[in-house]
Order: sequence, then C-alpha cells, then structure tokens
Amino acid sequence: MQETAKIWMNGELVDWADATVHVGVHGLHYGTGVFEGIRAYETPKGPAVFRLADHLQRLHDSARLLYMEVPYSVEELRTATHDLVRANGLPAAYIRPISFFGYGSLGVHTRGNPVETVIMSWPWGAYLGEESLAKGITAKISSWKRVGPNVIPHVSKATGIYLNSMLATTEAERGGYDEGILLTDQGFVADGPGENIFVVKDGRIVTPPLSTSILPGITRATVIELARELGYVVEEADLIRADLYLADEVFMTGTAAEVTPVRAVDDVEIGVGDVTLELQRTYLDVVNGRSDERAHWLDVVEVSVAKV
Ligand code: PPE
Repeated sequence: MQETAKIWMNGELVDWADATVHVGVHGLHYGTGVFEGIRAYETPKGPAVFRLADHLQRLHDSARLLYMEVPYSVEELRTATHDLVRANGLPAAYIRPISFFGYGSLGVHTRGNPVETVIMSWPWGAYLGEESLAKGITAKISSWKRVGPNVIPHVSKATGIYLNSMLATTEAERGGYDEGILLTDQGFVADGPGENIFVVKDGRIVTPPLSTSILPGITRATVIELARELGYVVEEADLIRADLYLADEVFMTGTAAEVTPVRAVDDVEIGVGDVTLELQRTYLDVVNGRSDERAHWLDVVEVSVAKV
C-alpha cells in the first residue's frame, strides 16, 4: 500500500502514521466493522468521486444491519471525503471508509465500545493485475460456500464477511487461478470474493439476483443501467456453474475490479468477448468524466487553484 499524507479519523485529518488504535479494539477480535470501497477518478473537472453518496448510504445501511450507528451523517462523511481527497492531493485514489467497534470492553456483545470511523485513501491500480482489464482473468469455483443470508446479512459490507472472501481468494490463488467464484449452499452462483458476476449468453446479460446472498454492488447497478441503455436485455436470474462453463462471456464488476473479463472458469476456456469490452469502455468513460449524461454520478472535489 502506498502511504499518503493524511487519514481522516473521527472528525480530524491526522498524519498517516498517527491513525492508530489499541490491540484491544472489538473490531479486531470479532470482525465487527463495516466498510466501503470507493474510487475517485481524474476527470476534466478535477478529482471526482464516483457515486460517493450512494457508497456512504450503503455504509450506514451496513452498520444498521450490525446494530451499529455510524456517528457521522452521510453528508458529514461526504465533506470528510472531500477534505481527505484535497489533503492528499491525488488526482485519482481508492477511498476506504470504515466504522468499527473500538476499545472499551471485550466479549462478543458490543456494549461499551465506541464506534470509530476512519477514512483512508491511497492510489490503487487494477485490482486483479495490470493486464486483467484487457486480457481477462482465470477463476476457480471455490470449495468454500458464500455465507448465507441468515448466517451474516450479506447485504451489509461487514468486515467479518471477508473471512469467507479471504478463504476463497486464497484457495484460488494457491491453485494457480487469479480469483475465486463463490456458490451458495444451494449451488447457485453468488459472486467473487470482492466482485459481482455477470454472464453473457446469446446476446443477453444475466447476473444473480440480490436475494442470492450478494452485496448490492454499486458497479453492478451501474453496469445494469448502462447495458440496458446500450440496448441489451439484462436479467437478474439464478445461475448454476454450468451456466459459467457454457457462457459466451463472463465478467466481474466492483469498485476495485471495475469491469474485469473472466477468460476461463475451472480451466474451461471462455475468452474475452465484445459485450464485456463494450461495457468496460462505457463504464470507464462514465467514471473518468467522459460522459455528460452521467455527470451526476461524479462528485467533483473542489481543489483550490493557485493564485497567479
Ligand atoms: N461483492 C463483494 C463481495 C465485494 O466485496 C464488492 C466490492 C462487490 C461485490 C462490488 O461492489 P461495488 O464496489 O459496490 O460495485 N469490493 C470492494 C473491496 C475489495 C477489497 O479487496 O477490499 C471494492 O471493490 O472496493
């Protein structure tokens, strides 16, 4: 991780090295936190954060599902994010807000622990490697099943859920694959460890419905909207692993992964297809501020211009 100058911590910008907590924090012991992954892009109007308010609203929703109250409103966190982007002076950055139960008392109940809220930002390139966007990645169906909706509410981007993701991604990597794909206990395709998944078959685009134990991805929603506007039929329907093997194209979406083609699943070669690349191009145009119709999704950060 590339260090940047400042981190926003509980209302203040502090030096990167000073953003520390005690080893007794509740979130470290029990995974009791919620977080977001957001990207700011370099646009003609300056650094712009993609769908910032939507991400911050999801942070609040995630917290509610863990009986946690984030002590800052969406608007306060939005201002904080702008302050941080300005302070770190990066034209493009990955932004990571996190709220977690802090130091106070241990034991699995959360009573007596303050809620700490922190926002980090640093440069983060292509999530699955520099070549992944053009050449695609290989994926392996994980032997680990996705946590069910009555195990941990998967609609919540909760830190603890990422133990499930970590197992899938590590297993895939140890097997020589770039990424894992998780199925539900019933055998339906759910998602990647940090991405939603789409299949293209006979010109139609299919993605698992939100009831399939997945995170309601903001990139997923964005891509569905953009694809429909391009004239594609997009369905939210259950998929089984055979649908992946027989697909014309498979791709993954996420803030970090953007739109990444999956060129093989379990060594079944699929290749990188035109629909995926068209959606990837369209998405990258939107986030980089090259689309006027979607300018409302870009929250431009005012950076002061040096006086001449
Ligand atoms: N599913 C999961 C499990 C997930 O973690 C993400 C984001 C998505 C879907 C896509 O959601 P969205 O970003 O709103 O389109 N994963 C974040 C964290 C990845 C990480 O390794 O950390 C991300 O992409 O920022």
